[in-house]
This record gives sequence, C-alpha cells and structure tokens, in this order.
Amino acid sequence: MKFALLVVLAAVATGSALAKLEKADEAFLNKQLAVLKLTWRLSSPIEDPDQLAIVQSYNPLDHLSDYTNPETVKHYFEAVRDGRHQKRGEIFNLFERSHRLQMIELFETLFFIKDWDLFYKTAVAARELTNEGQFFYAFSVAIIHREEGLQLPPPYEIFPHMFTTSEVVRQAYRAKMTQIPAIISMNFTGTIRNPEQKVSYFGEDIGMNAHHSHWHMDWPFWWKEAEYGVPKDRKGELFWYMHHQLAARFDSERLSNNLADVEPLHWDKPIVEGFVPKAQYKNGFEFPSRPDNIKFQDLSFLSVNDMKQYERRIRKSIAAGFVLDDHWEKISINGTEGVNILGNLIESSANSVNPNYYGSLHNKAHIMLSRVTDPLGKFGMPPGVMEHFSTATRDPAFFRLHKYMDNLIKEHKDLLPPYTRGELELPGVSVEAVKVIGKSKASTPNLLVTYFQDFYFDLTNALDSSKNVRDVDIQAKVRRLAHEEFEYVITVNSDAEKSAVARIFLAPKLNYYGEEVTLDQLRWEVIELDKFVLKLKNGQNVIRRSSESSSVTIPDRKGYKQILKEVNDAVAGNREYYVDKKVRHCGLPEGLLIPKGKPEGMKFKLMVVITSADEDFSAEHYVESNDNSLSYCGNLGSVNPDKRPLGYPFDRPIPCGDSFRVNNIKTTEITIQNVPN
Ligand SMILES: [Cu+2]
Repeated sequence: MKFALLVVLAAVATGSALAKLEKADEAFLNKQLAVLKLTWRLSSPIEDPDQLAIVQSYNPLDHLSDYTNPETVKHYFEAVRDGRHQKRGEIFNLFERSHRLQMIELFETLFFIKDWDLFYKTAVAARELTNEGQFFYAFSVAIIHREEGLQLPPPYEIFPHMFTTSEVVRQAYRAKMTQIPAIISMNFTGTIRNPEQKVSYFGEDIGMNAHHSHWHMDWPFWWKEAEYGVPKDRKGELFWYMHHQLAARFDSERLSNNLADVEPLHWDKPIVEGFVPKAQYKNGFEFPSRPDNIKFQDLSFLSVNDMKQYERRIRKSIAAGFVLDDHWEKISINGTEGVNILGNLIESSANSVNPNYYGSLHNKAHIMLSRVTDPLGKFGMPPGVMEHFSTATRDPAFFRLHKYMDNLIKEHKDLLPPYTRGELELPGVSVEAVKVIGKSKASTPNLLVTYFQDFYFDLTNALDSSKNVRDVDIQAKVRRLAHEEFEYVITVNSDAEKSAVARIFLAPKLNYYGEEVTLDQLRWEVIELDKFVLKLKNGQNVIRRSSESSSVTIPDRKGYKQILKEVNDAVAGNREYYVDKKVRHCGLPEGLLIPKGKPEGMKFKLMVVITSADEDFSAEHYVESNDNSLSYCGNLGSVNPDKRPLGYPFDRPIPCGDSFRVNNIKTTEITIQNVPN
C-alpha cells in the first residue's frame, strides 16, 4: 500500500506521466498468485496441488494447434522430455550459447501466448521439466513483456544463493533443521584489510544486483526486435548510459571513502583487485575466487588477442567516424545516433551492425573475467560472478570493465561538436534559486544526510523442503545505504506559459586530490538524479519535487511473503490491491539515489538544467512510460520520450564553461553527510 500511496501522491505532485493505478479484479489476483506459485522454491519439485494437477493432465505436445508457433513449442518440449536440454540442478549461464538458445526457445514458447490460461498451463509444464535457472529467466522476461502489471518477487528471495554467502545459507539450514526461526546477519565478502571492502556496500547491495539483473531482462542482448514485434528503442545507448551512470556512482562512493577513481581494465595489465565471493551455487559448486593481480588468460575458445583485435576495430571506427556493417557499407556515427550504434556493437546485442567484425567486447569481457582462474576448464570450475547479471556488480572488476567500455564511448563523444550557448539556452526562462531540504524538521537546507540501515529478506527459497520438516521463518539481515528523503525547491522565472523539462544532476565538487576540476573534467562523473516535465506559468514558479519521485530509482521491492499476503487478503476481500500496469522491476534502489557522504560532510555540485519540453520531450511517450525509472531503464516496449541524447547536456565536451553560463542552468553547492545510525 505504501508504494501505491506514493505513486498516487507523486502523480498528483507531477500532474502527469506517472502510471495510474487500477484496483485489481479477481482475474488479476489469480494471475498474480500464479506468478508467485511459479517462482516458489524453484530448485525443488512442484509442491502446489493445482500445479501438480496441471502437470498430470496437460501436455503441450498434445495441444500444438493451440500455439501460434507450434514448431518451437514442439521442439522445446520434446527436447526437455528427451533430456537434450540442461538438466534441473545444473548452473544456467546466459553467456553460454547452448544454454541461451535453450532458454530462448522456452521464452519464445511463452512470449507468443496471449491467452493467460494457455500461458499458465504451458509455464507449469515447463516449470516441471526445465532447468530452474533457465525457467526463471525465460518466465521473468515473458512476464515483464506481458504488460499486465504482474509483479515478480525480488530475485534475492527466489535464488538467495546468488545474493548471499555460503555462511548465511549454512546458518539458514541449521535454523531449519533445528526448527528455530532466525535472522542471520550477512556481511560483505572482504575484510577491512581490503580497501575495496569500503565500497562493497554499493556493488554487493542486493537491490543493486536486482536492478542490474532486471535491466538485462528488460533489454536483453539476444532480443529479436523484428521477430518479437516489440522494439527496444535506443537499447545500445541505454546500455551505455545505465552502465556509465553506475560507474560514475561507484566513483563517487569511492571518493566518499577516500579511494581513487576506478581504473579501466587493460588486456595487458593485471586485474589489480581480486575478489572472493564466499558463495556457493545451490548445487554445491563454489563460485571461483580471484586473487589480486591476476593477468588475463587465453580461454580455449577466445584469446586475449581476439579481445584486443575487437577493441582496435572499434577504436579505429570511432576515430574514423563510421562503422562498417556486415556488407562493408559505412554507417556514420557522427550524429546523435552514433552512441546507439556503438552501444549495440560493444555489448554486443542482436542489433549490432556487424558482430563478426566487431565481436562482442562486453559480453566476452565478462566471460574472460569470469574464467580467469580456470581458463582452460582444467579444474571444472563453474562460472564466476561476472557471468551472471545478478551477481556481477559484486566484483570490483565489474566497474573496471565498465570504465573501459565507458571510455570507448567517451572517445566517440569527445569527437562530437560541443553544445553551443544558443543550443543550451532557453530564452525567457531563468532558474533563480535551487535548494534541497531534508524531510525532517531539524534538517538544514542544502545538507543531505545518508546513513546505513538494516534490510531483511526471506531465505526460505534457499532451502530444500520436506513434508517432515516444516518451514520456519528465516531471514537474512544486511546493512544498506539509505538517505533522508528530501525535496528540491527550484525557483524559476518564466516570461510566458511553457512546458519544460527539468534535469537534475549531482557531481562531487573536488576530485580525489582535493582539486576543483573544470566542468569538462567533471562532466563524465556527473550523476543523474531526476528528470521530469513541468508546466511553467508566466512569472515566478516555485517547483517542489520529492526525492522519492526520482526518475532514476524505484522503491525497495516488496518481499515474496508480503506480496503473497496482500494478494491473499485481497482474494478474501479483506483489502484492496492495486495494479500498476507500468510496474518496473528495473531501477536503482531508492536508497542509492545519492552517494554516501563523509562523516564530516562532502561537497557536491547540484546542477539543474531547464529546457523546453516541446523541443526535448515527446508528451505522448512520456505519458505512456513509467517515469519511475525512465532515466536508467527507458520506456519498455516503446519510444524513449527524451529526444535528447542520454546524459544531455553533459554527454559532449565542454571546452569552455561559457556555453553553460545561461540563465536556465543553475549550479548550487550542497553537502552530503553520512551519520551513524
Ligand atoms: Cu550490465
């Protein structure tokens, strides 16, 4: 309800684009219950009597004419029946081609079913036979794209092994076997002797990992746009921008912990930071550990030289201002479309213009890092954390990898013409004042407060079940970054009624050496905090906007048991349940919106940029989007309403700060202080 209420309030506050909530009817509640049952204890056989009855009575192979793609359905269910696909209990790895192709078959089986009953029966039949990792991934992507507003439970409660340590799981087993409910503290995986431990709360945050895995479900690199009929607008650009923002956020966390910016990885240099996940897959295999200063190794199917070759081709194309498609035709990257083309070929996604030539730098770099300690598979080690989107950000090497990718895009952006003063100016509009105010009465203007607080999540799904051992309440407790809610108060004078866009950014005032840097040096470290459309009236406007309405973040996800209780209560008529048809699972967790401050306070520049909505924003696509996480997660299934390049106006070089000295851009200094809690 809190979320529902917040959305309603936020919709009133911004007066426009936010998704409207609808009261759930019985049909929706039953669907939501089905989703919950289909994500419960996926590593165990089906327990639910209704689903068991479906398994007994329904075989998709006997009903092929009900499907629009019977060939795929037939091939898929015959393959799992005959044991030709991954077995249950094995580790599903999206980066492994054979696993991915199997998963895509299941996804296509589910995705093309429009009728819910058929979808449900087919999903239950697949759940019984399919590898649980494959099933969860394919089912999740299918549910997200059904656009009914169905909620998936948070992934850390579906596969806790991917989000916590072996020690926590071991204690959870003990609690269950002794039948004593437990709250188990989960610590980050290093020790204070490791400087990286100081920022582990960021990369190891369960909400961060959930966001990252959901981003890659919303924008899968394997998505076949034409075949699926669902466009992935500016996917390559969004791929760059979301990861660019994570890299900038990580650097600001480092600064607040007195650590230098992360260095990009380099194929000829050692990977400086090691990583020990201290985690185990559900099937007992240990996630591989990596000591400090390991060098990249050739894999049996991919060499370090291949990677350098791909990098050289990409950089050559960036310098030349064009890429070569698979017919060796030149495609210019000198316009605003360039970043999208490059993002697609760096990832690479199915939209890459020439995957054979440019390779798949990002995906293969994930594999190189994941397998660096057992490059030839001599020891049969399973994939490392870098080979799953739900675990990758835990490893500091993730940010090295993305800094490296990010620098390639920077090389490209640095070649584009800077925005002129005329382009940045909005005549007749001036931002007179900007301040931020914490929600508590005692708060000081322009002083924001961060702190750490406990967060709990359910571990039931980590454990096997038996009729003889009942479930007891077992939760993990983890410290997570949070901040006091705050409000921006922006005073804007306008000479006429206008529709405008406000873009709010934050950047550390000083670099690691304590120097104040130029706007051009700062621009790549700028963090986006919010982006929204507003109506200006003639004269003075005082705009108040809550940090909770940010277009970057989503509220903490409801736990599995909470969603289940709410739905069951609604079915029993004891409460109302609201559906957000535009619900997004992708989005930075609300607690991570602003970087941690220093205990003594850390200075930041808060920059507000007001531009014309008529020129910059598509009203139609803004209304249909869920602006909860528009900045990182785009507009699912449709066009991104922001017509400007992502990161605008900080995406291009700023050789002279003069162009930014316009009345519609205002910079204010604020302080972020971290306090004990
Ligand atoms: Cu990613």
